[in-house]
Amino acid sequence: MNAPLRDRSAHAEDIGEYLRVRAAMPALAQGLSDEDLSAQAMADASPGKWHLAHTSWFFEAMILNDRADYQPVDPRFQTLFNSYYEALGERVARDRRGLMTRPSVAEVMAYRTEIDRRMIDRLSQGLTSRRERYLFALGLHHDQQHQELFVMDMLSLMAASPLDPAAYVEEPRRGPAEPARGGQTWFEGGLIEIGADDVFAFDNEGPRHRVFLEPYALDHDLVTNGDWARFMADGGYVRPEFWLADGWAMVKAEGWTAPLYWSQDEAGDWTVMSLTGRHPVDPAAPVRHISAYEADAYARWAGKRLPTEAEWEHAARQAPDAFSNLFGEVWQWTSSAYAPYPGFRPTEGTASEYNGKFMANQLVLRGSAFATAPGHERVSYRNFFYPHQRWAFMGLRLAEDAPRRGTKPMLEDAVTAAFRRDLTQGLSALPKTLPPKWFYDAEGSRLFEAITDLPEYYPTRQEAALLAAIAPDLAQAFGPDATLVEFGSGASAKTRILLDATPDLAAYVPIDISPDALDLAAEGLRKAYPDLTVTPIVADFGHLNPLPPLEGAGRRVGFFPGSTIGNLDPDEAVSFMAGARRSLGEGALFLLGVDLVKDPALLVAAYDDAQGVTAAFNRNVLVRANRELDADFDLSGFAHRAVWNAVDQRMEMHLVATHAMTVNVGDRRFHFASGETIHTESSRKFTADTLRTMVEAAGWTVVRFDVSAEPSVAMVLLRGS
Ligand code: SAH
Ligand code: AVI
Repeated sequence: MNAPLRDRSAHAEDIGEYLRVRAAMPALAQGLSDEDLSAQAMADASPGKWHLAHTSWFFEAMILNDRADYQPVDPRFQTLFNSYYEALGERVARDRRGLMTRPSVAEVMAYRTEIDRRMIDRLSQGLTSRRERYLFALGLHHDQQHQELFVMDMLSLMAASPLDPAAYVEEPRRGPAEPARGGQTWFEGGLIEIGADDVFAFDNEGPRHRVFLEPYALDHDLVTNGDWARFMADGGYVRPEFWLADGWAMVKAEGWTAPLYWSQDEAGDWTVMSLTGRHPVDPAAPVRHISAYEADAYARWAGKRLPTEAEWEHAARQAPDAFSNLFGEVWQWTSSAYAPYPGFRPTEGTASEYNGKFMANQLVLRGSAFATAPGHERVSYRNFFYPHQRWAFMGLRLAEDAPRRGTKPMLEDAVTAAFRRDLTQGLSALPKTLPPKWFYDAEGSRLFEAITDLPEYYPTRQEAALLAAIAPDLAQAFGPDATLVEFGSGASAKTRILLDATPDLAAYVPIDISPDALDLAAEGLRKAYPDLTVTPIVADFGHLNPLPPLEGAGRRVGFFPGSTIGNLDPDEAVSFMAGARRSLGEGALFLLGVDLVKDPALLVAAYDDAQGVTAAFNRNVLVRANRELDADFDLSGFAHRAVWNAVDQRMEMHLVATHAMTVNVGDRRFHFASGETIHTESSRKFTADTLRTMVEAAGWTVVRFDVSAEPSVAMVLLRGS
């Protein structure tokens, strides 16, 4: 029987994903000899050949084997390539994996090929149950975990050779490290939530639960090799006062004097063995290959401490932009024991042994490493190792206890730190810029509302009228019990038109960067719609965490009116729309409102009104910087300018320095030539074509396209394609 067309495309997506993930490990094995792939340097590591086989065995044991008539590719492989699953019978002890000279690498590759053939066959029949889908995702994530282990274990093998062989010409990494930025961000703590969101996660990341945190600060940067060298020079490895008892016992027993893979040459200079051979230690690079004991000793030496995993996750959720290398460089040790979260239940069935049984005597690491497969990481991810282990790509980022708000003024909250970073970076750029999201403090949000009432600013009026005309049709398309998720909701004024037309809506989730606007809007809505669940979220929609579990059995509907999408760069707009599609989930709709290209005279008037409200809105960002960042902008020295950029099809707002001057922002100084501008906002205008291209690039399909009366704006209804 032929599968329906829609199902077949879902199967093709699964097969595509399977092939993409499975191609990575053979690519890592390319160029390595059969001998490289067969040996193991220590009991914790496994041969490359074993990883190539075991990840295939996993699909066989967890997915293929669930049919009663299943015949294994080779029954012997069930023992040879089982890692630690007691329920699946005997296996070869881990420290003896390197003795398996047979099957050969060629036979293992043939085994992979056969498993892939059987998996593709299985995937093309379709994965039906939730459980099958979970195990399929687990198999892919398991493969990705072993891709990293493959590289870790290969380094341990190469480092065991006196020849210092290079496994690779270039380090196999997903992208460049981010530069260090200095400083730390302060978090108030309190009762916060950690744990898996409703994306794929291992069982150990859930359930999501509350944790109480005292105020703390987390360093923006990872500890570097240069920092580590200072610790060593100050007697780091010879002064027991820095060390936990078990750590000090390891220092003595193992003779540790430096991180794993470091050695000192005759001239006294340190070198480090890496995947590309032995090199001088780079002082600017994050330190790698240190145990939790060393990380803890370093922290004590530095007068700080390791973060707990809840502190790390909370910081990463609240202020992802404040930190360098949260992900993609080294896993970061925390002081948290790898223990079950309250209410933890292992995945049922064979995969129950995946994580839960290791929950004793290990510590959690957060983030991800340069060798972690792209797409494998998550903010809730819990990696774990024993505190003495060093061969993984592990490093550290320090935390410290912090006083409560107001008692230590040099520590900034996350939002202020991000504003300071954007402003100092923006004023250092040529031409000078500042992202428009910083307009919206309480006064900025108030000024924007005043703009929407101006005679020249047509977009809000036109969009509201259009929305009122099509709201009944939209309500029908949404269906019952839907959840409306609005981005940049501000006063939620237009939202009321939709709410009035959809009395059977289950919940409304307004998301805005401005807590003041959001509080005011939520209060008004709860009064006007007492039966509606209103769940406001203060967040930057450019860095959206997965949505919390939402009420309502119906579909999720994204709502992004007001042409706020036009304030994003074209690339940002596409990635925002693609991210929204992922976080809204399957079956979602999206209602997007945009302004259209029109006579530049009308546009310029809308952004340079006669009463000067837009000018005040523009200048308010300087007022905010003076207040929040200890800046000294002279407001009378900056003129408001609104111009139509025909090439990029956007209105631009600038603040123009009317004379040469110097401005201080905290302890930073910036020079302005006379006439030099800060580009504070772009407001892109669309045509039917440019709009369609943008949404389609983000995986959406236009379901309906409505245009208002002149001056025209458009509303499009989208569904995932
Ligand atoms: N949707 C309303 C308000 C538009 S004003 C309307 O159509 O009239 C833009 C809104 O987006 C403001 O409330 C502002 O605070 C919010 N905003 C701007 N940048 C944001 C960002 N990066 N993340 C979340 N909200 C943002
Ligand atoms: C929020 N955003 C869509 C408005 C716009 O038109 O770009 C902000 C604004 N800027 C000047 N006037 C209004």
